[in-house]
Amino acid sequence: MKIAFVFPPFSHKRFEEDIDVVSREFTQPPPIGLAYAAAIAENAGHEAIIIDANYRPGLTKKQVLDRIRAFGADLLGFMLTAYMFRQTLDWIRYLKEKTGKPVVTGNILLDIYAAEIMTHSEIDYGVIGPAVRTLPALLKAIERNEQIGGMRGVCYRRGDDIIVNPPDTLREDFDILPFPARHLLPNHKYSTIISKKKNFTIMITSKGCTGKCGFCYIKNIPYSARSPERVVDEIEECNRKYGIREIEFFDPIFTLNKNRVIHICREIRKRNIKIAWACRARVDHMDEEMLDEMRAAGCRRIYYGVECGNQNILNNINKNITLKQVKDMIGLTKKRGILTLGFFLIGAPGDTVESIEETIKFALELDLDYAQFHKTMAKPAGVLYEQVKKYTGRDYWREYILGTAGEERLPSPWTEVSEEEIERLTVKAYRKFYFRPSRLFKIIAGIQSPEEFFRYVRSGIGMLMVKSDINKTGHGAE
Ligand code: B12
Repeated sequence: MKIAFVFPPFSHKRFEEDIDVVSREFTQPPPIGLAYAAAIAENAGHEAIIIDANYRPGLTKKQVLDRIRAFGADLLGFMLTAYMFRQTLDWIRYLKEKTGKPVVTGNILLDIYAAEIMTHSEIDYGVIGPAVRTLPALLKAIERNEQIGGMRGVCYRRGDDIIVNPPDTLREDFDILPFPARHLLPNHKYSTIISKKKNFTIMITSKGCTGKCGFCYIKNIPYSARSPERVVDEIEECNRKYGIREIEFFDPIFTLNKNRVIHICREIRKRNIKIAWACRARVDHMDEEMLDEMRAAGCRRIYYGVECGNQNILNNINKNITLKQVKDMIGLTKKRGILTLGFFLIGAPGDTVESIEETIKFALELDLDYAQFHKTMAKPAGVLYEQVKKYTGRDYWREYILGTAGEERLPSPWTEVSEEEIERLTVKAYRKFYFRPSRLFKIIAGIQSPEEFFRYVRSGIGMLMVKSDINKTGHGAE
């Protein structure tokens, strides 16, 4: 069968944790989840394409339709996230209507709201949970026009009934997953605002986290990781086959297991792979030996979860680190010439206007190269969302997916700081951090290409003109 996986453009939404300029400019990333699904389909003997309509300047619906037709697709595939659900659904509607082809969907949202998703008649199938066995089984059944029945991990419609089968029991270890089908992606297109080299890609080598941070749902996902050899096999494939010279690891915390990190670094060097890379880390899992190994293997940026500049709030959110550890580790990282980025939460559980001001002050004091300030927001599932449900007495995401609620700025009942103040302080944090002469000078001095220069110019202008999410309008109820 021929499957066209489509990645529609995604744009800023009121319920996002990023301010609009950041979600607009931060990344032009590859749809790696779709590339996994495509690789699984190809391994099962099907032919696949990925149509990435998101990277700038983006493709129109009509252009995507023409590509689907030229390919002769029998089936269309889409990934679903809560934030982009309605935008993706618009695309699914159009493409389904014009092609009449069945639509299969997948990704984390199916694990949470399969029944609600399936109320939209333009979606024919959903893959819940691990796709490595479920997707081939589903594709086989569709191809042979067989009954789906109780097939694990599949939701579908039978007449007027919505059938939601339980997910596959397989623990989807990374080593049983194929590498993402990067041969189907325009690898020369991708970047992030701070990436330096082309070709660029993102990679994910582990799931879950052993941390216990109160604001994060990832702690509920058991930690599993690809073996170091296979990680370096994927890096090598990227480098030698697709000309990729820079990789950003999207693992929640790449550095959780010291031995694994050191093993990966030594293997990169042993195979003489010249690659620059960046990853996410916790300050308390790092040490000087790791930093030396990482630097020698091409690590150029580390993104630390700092979260707050007030020790009480840090304790309150169970981050289990101290402000001193943050300062020390950023110092040690910089000493090795590795650039640092700090992630900060604005409006974290227990935050007050004063503690947010302390966070901003702390971010300025730290000798960070970059900072990202997130409004603390509730995504479906997780502790924070439970609080929102209790506070509002409704399941907003369920309504959004059903189409009975429009795009809303969700409340943050875990802090006394108002939504308006959170918006204002987040923008203030960005402006204070980036519009310092010393920071601007360093950014300009580090620019390596005209493209990078224009990304910064756009972001700078965007940050000056940023609009609050409070009064914006977005997708309304249907
Ligand atoms: C890499 C990544 C991205 C990449 C690639 C996206 C992609 N999936 O192609 C980029 C940067 C583009 C991205 C963008 C966004 N992301 Co993202 N992303 C991730 C991340 C870090 C890893 C996903 C991944 O590749 N995992 C590895 C693979 C192997 O596992 P998997 O994703 O579960 O996929 C398996 C199955 O789900 C299935 N599958 C996945 N997709 C599909 C599609 C089909 C058709 C089928 C059949 C099966 C299938 O196959 C895989 C193998 O079993 C996750 C967090 C996490 N650690 O999981 C967030 C995450 C999925 N993203 C999230 C969000 C919110 C976004 C954005 C809205 C961010 C933004 N503000 O712009 C956008 C939305 C994009 C969109 N169009 O909807 C949320 C989703 C929350 C939710 N409940 O919906 C997550 C959970 C992070 C978080 N905690 O906030 N993301």
